Parts: sequence; structure tokens; C-alpha cells
Amino acid sequence: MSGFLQAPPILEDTWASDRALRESVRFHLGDELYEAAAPELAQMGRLAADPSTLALSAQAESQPPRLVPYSAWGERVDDIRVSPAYTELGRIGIEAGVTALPYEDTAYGEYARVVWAALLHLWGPSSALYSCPVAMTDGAARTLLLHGDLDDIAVVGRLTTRDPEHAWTSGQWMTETAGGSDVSRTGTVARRDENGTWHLHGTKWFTSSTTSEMALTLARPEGAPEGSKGLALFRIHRRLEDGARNAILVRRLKDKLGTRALPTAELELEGAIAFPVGDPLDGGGVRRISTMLNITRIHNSLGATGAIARGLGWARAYAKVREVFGSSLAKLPAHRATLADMAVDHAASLTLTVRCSELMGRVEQGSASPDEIDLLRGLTPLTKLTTGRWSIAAVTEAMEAIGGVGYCEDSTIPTLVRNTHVIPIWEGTTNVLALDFLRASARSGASTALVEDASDALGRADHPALASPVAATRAALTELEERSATIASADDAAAQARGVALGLATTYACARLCLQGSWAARSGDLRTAAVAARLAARGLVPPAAPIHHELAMDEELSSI
Ligand code: MFK
Repeated sequence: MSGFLQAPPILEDTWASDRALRESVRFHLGDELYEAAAPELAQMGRLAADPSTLALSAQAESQPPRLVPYSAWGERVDDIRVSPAYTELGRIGIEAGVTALPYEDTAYGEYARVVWAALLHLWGPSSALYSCPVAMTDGAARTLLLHGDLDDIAVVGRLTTRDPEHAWTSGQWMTETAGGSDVSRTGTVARRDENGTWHLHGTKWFTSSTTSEMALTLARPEGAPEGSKGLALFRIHRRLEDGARNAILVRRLKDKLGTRALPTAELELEGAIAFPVGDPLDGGGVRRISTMLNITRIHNSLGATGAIARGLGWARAYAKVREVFGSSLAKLPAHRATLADMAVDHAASLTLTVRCSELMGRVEQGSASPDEIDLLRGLTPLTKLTTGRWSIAAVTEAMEAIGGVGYCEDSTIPTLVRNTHVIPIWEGTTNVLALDFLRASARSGASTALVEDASDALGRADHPALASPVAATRAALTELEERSATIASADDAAAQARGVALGLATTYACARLCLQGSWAARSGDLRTAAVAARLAARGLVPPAAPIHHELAMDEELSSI
């Protein structure tokens, strides 16, 4: 035996060690609001990396939810039991304001969502995916406020409180066997009885956070037309007012690759009582639930960014304690280059996500301009799809950076990798979101607003240290515009949508990093300028497929 014992990596305080996050928050908030927000963010940064919190996460992940279909005496109860550690992690988040903060009257005003984004970024990676019910709860609260009646709005207090004893969470039951992406194929039927009460009949195929007290869901009122224009939005509760079980049967829990602390179930709605949100017969269900979708997509992007930060945090911690080839791993140039690329992914992901959050806050407070509304509409799917892909790459890189122990379950890195793999699938896949962006661009000024905002950022990034990434980002914008001009048909647009979306999002991220880097450089800090330069040097726009080979490629695909 060699007698050598590797010192374990220690995850550092996630606020104090995350320079990119602190700078982004200060850049967006300004000094005064930053000083006001910093204490609560610092507290969450310490708590998220505290060994007791990490132990709760590990416990929650190792105690998956359990379905108890019947009571001891044979009564159908459909109870789902989750780990007490999972509940405790939720309590920590709720008390800290992950659901409440954007709905409170605070000094942050239209910047509340920036503080909230930082808070969630810190708490999320330690939450054992309690971040999922938090996402849907936020989406539900906003949807009910915008589209609901007084009964709907009465529920919002439960969804946005900091009191864990009083707090409810919400699910989002959209996915059915016939339609995950194509929600227009929803088969759940809504029937109104003689008293005017609505009852839902159908199967919901993936319902996450099934222990939530309520959910928003789609159903087709009897007699309504086929397709998405026949769908209505409903609020549905697991229990009725008298405490009795609603007619919702849990068929089974899903056996998932990751997110194992989080209950996800198949549900049979057997005439379950539900309450329409908005007019159930005006065909506006998908439009209304899109309010929720857009919010959960920003949460998803925060989840991706948090996963990158956590992977980077572990990789850095390991590099600090590991000696190789007579040197600290942290000092080896090849490894430093890998960590630098992960830091670029983190900063780029953060810049997109915080920008979305800032715009969302402005829209919610009613201070957004029409251009900012269009910008948020386009930036949300772009941010979701891009950060999702970056997060998979980054956590995989973290696992490799930690080596064999990172591949072993007790390092917790496999949990991080498994949990991150849901991020591009949840809330719309890469292609669905790229197509959503195309539709948003056709129906609103989304892409124009994005290009103009990027150009404006580049125009203001006037510190000489940024000259090279600014030039590269300008060239990327021109390339994207030229590529858009060559699109010949709707099919061609769809085929190119993913590449254009990834290119536009990365270019926009670089433009915003140039602006932030220029701001920081004015006080002598060149680190974000270096990040922007490294991002630009990687190439901002993925190459287009060679058009002259398209016919042969079609033949290749048909032979697979
Ligand atoms: C770490 C935290 C992670 C968070 C975890 C959350 C877990 C939740 C788990 C899940 O529930 S995952 C399920 C997610 N499912 C999807 O994301 C569905 C993917 N499909 C789409 O996104 C489709 O584009 C969509 C269903 C939204 C729409 O497809 P359709 O049926 O072709 O509808 P259409 O005609 O495009 O739009 C109907 C209306 O909605 C239009 O308005 P009008 O009625 O006024 O014409 C659209 O403008 C509007 N709309 C659609 N998408 C919108 C939108 N409005 C605003 N924003 C959008 N994104």
C-alpha cells in the first residue's frame, strides 16, 4: 500500500468564490442596490456550500419518492412520500425567498428579479431539484395573477409566501402520451356537470413534483375543436376543500435517469374537479399556459447555469488539492485552459440568464418598453436552449476534470451529471425552442430587438481592451444576418433553426459580456474582457451545413 491519501476537495462558499456572479449582480444593480442585496446572497452562498446542506442533498437523492397507493385498511390514498431531507431543502429555499422575492414590495423594484436570479443560482444546485417545484410555482403564480379570477388570485398568496407552513407549490401538467412537444394533441377532456363544475378525464404522462398541492393543466372542453386552439387552462388541486382526495389516480412513479429526489408520476384524471383559468371556451389555454412556460424556461436556464457553476466549483476545488507531475493540478497549463473554458461557459450562461431575469422583472413591474418585451420573448427560448446544451458539456467536463472519483457515486458528481441531463429536455427541447424563436420572430419583433440590443451593447463597449471581441461579435451579427437572408423556404428555416439560434444566443451573450467587460475595465478589472475575448475566439456561430451536399445527405438519411 502506498499510504497516500488524497485530501478531499472542499466546495467553497458559492457566493464568495463566484466572481462572475458577484460582478454580474453589481453590473445590473448598481452599487447601492448591490450593497443592499449582498448580505442575503452571501448568506445563501455560505449555506449552499455548507456540509450540512450538501449532506441533506445527498440524503434526498438517496431516498427517492415512494408511492403508497392504499392505506393499511385498503383505502385508495395515492400518497407519495418524499425524503424529509428534500422537504427540508425546500423549506430553506422558501424561507430565503426563492418563490416570494419577486412578488414582494422591496427596494429592488424592477431589479427584484436580478437579486432573485442570484439567490436561485446559489440555492438551486444544492436543492436536490426542489428548484423544479419552485419553477412551476413561480410560473403558476404569475399565470394566475395575469389570467385568473378572484378565486385564482386568492391562491397566489400560498404560492408566494416565505412561510413554509403556509406555502403551497404548484405542478405543471402538460405532457401526455400523444404530445410532449406537440401539446395540440392533448387528449384530456373537460366536462361541465349540471352545477357548472368542471371535471377532467384523461392521462397525464409526466407530472413533476406530483406532491404539489395544485397544478395548472390543459384539457379540451367537450365539443371544442381539435388542435391547440381548442384547449383550455385549468387549476387543479390534489385535495378538495373538505380535505378529500380529488379523483386523481397515481398510476406509477417514473424511474428516471436523474432528478431522483423529485417525484414524477403518471396520473389518471378520473373526473377530477378543476377550475378554468380564463374563459375555457375561447381557445386561449396554450396562450395562457405560455406565461408559465416562459417563466419555467428562465428557471430552467438558471438551473443550467447553477449546474455549470457547481461543476466548475468542484473542478476548481479538486484542482487545488490535487498534485500531479510534481505540480498542483491547478497550476498545470493544460488543466488551467480547461477550467478557463468552463469559466467562459459559466459567464456566458450567467449573462444570458441574468439578462432574461432583468427583463422579466421590468415586464412584471410594467416598466419595460415594447422593444424590451419583444427582446424577452425571443431571448427566453434562446437562453433556455443554449444554456441547456452548455450545462451538459460543462458538467461532463467537470466529471472528467475530477477523474475516476468523479465517476463514482459517492463523489456526488454522477448525481450532478444525471440531474443536468434533464435540462435540455424539460420545458421544450433544443429544436422546439429554436422553432419557438422562429415563430416569435415571425409574429413579433423578437429577432430585430435582439440584434438591435446586441448592436447597442457593442456600441457602448468602448474600452480598448474589448476591441477584438467587439469586432468579432459585430462580424458574427453580420454573418447571422447574411445567413438569414439566404433562407429560401419555411423548411429551410426550420432545418437551420438550431444553428442560427445557438449562434444568435452565443453572439448576444458575447455582446453583453463585452458591455459588462468594458464597464469593469474602466475600474481596472480586465477579467470579464478576457472572458469575452475567449468566448469570441471559440467562434460564435456554428457553421452552416454545406448546401451543395443536401441531396446526398437526404439519401444518406433515407438509408439509415
Ligand atoms: C431547474 C428548474 C427546472 C424547471 C422544471 C420545470 C418542470 C416542468 C416539467 C414540464 O412540464 S416539461 C413540459 C414542457 N412542455 C413544453 O415545453 C411544450 C413544448 N411545446 C411548445 O413549446 C409549443 O411551442 C407550444 C405548446 C407552447 C405551442 O405550440 P402550438 O400548439 O403549435 O401553439 P401555437 O399556435 O404556437 O401557440 C398558441 C398560442 O400561444 C399563440 O397565441 P394566440 O392564441 O394569441 O395566437 C402563441 O402566440 C402563444 N404562444 C406559444 N408559445 C408561446 C406563446 N406565447 C408566449 N410565449 C410562448 N413561448
